[in-house]
Amino acid sequence: GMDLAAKVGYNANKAGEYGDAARTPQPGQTAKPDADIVTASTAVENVASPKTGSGQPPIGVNNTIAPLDRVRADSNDRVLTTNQGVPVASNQDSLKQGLRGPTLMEDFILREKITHFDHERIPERIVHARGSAAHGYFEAYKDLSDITRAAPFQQAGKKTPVFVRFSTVAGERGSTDTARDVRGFAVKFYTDEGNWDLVGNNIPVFFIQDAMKFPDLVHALKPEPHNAMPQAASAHDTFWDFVSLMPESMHMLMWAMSDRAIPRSYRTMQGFGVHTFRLVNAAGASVFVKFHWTPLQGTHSLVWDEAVKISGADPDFHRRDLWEAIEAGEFPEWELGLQVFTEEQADSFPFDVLDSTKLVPEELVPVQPVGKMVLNRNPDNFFAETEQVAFCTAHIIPGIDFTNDPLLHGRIHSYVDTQLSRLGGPNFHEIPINAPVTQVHNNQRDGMHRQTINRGRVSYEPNSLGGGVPYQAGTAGFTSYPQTAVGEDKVRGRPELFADHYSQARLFYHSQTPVEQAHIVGAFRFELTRVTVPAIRVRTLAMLANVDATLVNAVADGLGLEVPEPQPLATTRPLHDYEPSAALSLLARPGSTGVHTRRVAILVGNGTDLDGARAIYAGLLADGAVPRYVGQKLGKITGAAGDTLDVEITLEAGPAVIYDAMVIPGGEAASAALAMDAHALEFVRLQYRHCKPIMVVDGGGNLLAKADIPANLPDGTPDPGIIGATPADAAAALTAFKLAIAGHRVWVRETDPPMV
Ligand code: HDD
Repeated sequence: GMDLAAKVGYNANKAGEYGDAARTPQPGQTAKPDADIVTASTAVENVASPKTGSGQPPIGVNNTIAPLDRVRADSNDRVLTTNQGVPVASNQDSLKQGLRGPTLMEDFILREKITHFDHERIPERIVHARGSAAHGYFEAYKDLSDITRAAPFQQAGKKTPVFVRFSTVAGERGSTDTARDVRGFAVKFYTDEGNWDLVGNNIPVFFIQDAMKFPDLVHALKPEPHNAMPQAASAHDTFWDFVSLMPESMHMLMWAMSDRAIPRSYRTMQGFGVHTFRLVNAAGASVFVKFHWTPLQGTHSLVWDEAVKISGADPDFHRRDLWEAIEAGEFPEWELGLQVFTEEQADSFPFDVLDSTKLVPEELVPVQPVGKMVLNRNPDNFFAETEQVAFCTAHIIPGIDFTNDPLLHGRIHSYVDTQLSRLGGPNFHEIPINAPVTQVHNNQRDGMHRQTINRGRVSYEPNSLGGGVPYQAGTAGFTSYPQTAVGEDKVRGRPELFADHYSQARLFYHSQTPVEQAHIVGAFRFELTRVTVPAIRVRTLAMLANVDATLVNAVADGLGLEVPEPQPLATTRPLHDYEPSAALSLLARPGSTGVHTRRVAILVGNGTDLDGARAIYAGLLADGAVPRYVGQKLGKITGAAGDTLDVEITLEAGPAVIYDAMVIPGGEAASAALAMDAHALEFVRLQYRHCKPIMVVDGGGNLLAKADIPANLPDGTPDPGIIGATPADAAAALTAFKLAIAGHRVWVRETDPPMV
């Protein structure tokens, strides 16, 4: 019976504070009935959970949902407890001996809360620390049992749940999404025969050929060890020092300096398994395979100036894009394609298929689509799922096998090993996001954080006391492909064909459109300008001199350097001349989803023709685009006809770079006012500079002119990306505008340096 407030007059009006209302149930706050909370006992496989983070996929589509329900927590209509389940009376103050006295050691509630907090962070991934993930499923187009017994491919229409994590490589966990970097593309298939992880990238080749060099590569790439700079960037001395001494990196560098390294979205990237793998059928026959993921959204990248500015405007640009698309029901899709070839074919290739710095040109082996992947559900909890997911190249299933790629062999060790320190022990497979949907039975026991309660006294094999279980699966189980290896010496070395470091770098460069080639030049120029040691610049130019004369001349010119002698070749064989391959150009894959999810800014102000603006807004929305009314400040604006409209976001909070296109609706007065605002002028100029389509009604007042936007291209022809309209023909112009948006960018406008 002690009334503290009365006793000491302390915080007498505490109950009047806002926060108190949130601490106890308020009138009208009704809890969900218990029936909604799926517990282990009510969880049925294939029933969609009411507790999913986002739009629920159709029943039966993703059966990782039900198994995870046993660990989902829902605090709806529950009181606060300690980790021991003890109800907690107050979550506001620590226990003290008197209001102004010392906090007591016995305050187990405070100590438990702080202790748990102190250990909230786990070591971040040494590479690929920054990432975003989603759930979904893979659906096979056809029965591939003739070439593989892998569970996902045994039947047309078969669906296998997946969890996919996209990532950058170099940056730390909180780093910006739009860094120039390779992107990770890791897919965990929860198959009927255990988990299969396809841990790939958005680039089909790698920097190095042998896992022995991976720690060196990563040490060179990561922030420099003395001053921890730069964050999430390869544009520094140690990276270019290393790669310019490792010419095997030349091919991957071409890709990494291309627009592949600054994707518009995770949804618009290709993915690749990189290594040559094996497929093995039920009879034990094997073929080689390369895995390709092709986005149905098309491939689409940023331009560098834009990527840099997005890093400031929205460092979560890719994470937000993926999350919002899935929340909106715009489920991203990728087609899985296979390049299948025999060992005999491989022997005839002018490169070694065990070399991860080489790709198999599609002209040599076409990519056949075998299924599609749909991402349809956001994680419930970032840490529990996206952070704790553990991908391992060692996770393969019957029907898939490794080849002798020496990079792959090192990976088979590394991924399991890294989880031991990252996730704290050998039981990381029990963390719900990592647990297979199939049952696990073996005699492995104990270890840190063990969840499973194994019954009985037998944990060895053979045994009679346990009836001999679990039995070996025999031929039904995983059987390694009996690759022949006889009479070989133990050596540290590489096959001769690995030493051709330039033929495919050349192939890549020659397969790009002029626009893409110009971006590659710009990227090398930028990165090498950031390098401070001149000799490293020169050494890199000496590598480029082996790729293409135009390329090295342009890069050298940008650096104010003479082109040096080409770096000596590591091979005595002549380089191979490949035919250019259109499939290697990003612009070759516009995609099939039109303007869906494309963000369009409609600049509005007092005096805008609001009927016209609303019609454009509605027309964009109807086709799945994401229009936004962008104005000088939040609140209502008054249109030309005296009606009003709510501004959705400001020029300041939603700057140009986060939109794919823009509209200047009719309304002389609005445009005149915007033309006095440097934010608006900058907005228009950046949209123009980044080659985005611009729709202008009634000439846009003097806004375009004040922003120095030329109506014509340098050659005098009209800019096809500036779509003029009058209020009368706005509908037809909107159709043309949408076509331009679906075509991504208006590259004919681009000059180096930019003119606006
Ligand atoms: Fe790796 C993470 C992809 C070579 C060692 N790697 C990691 C991830 C991806 C890749 C996508 C993040 C997975 C996730 O989202 O959790 N790595 C690749 C590709 C490679 C490659 C496509 C070349 C073909 N990696 C590679 C080598 C080694 C590693 C040669 C070591 C010998 N990679 C790791 C790692 C990481 C990792 C240290 C860090 C965190 C993790 O594994 O779980 O083990």
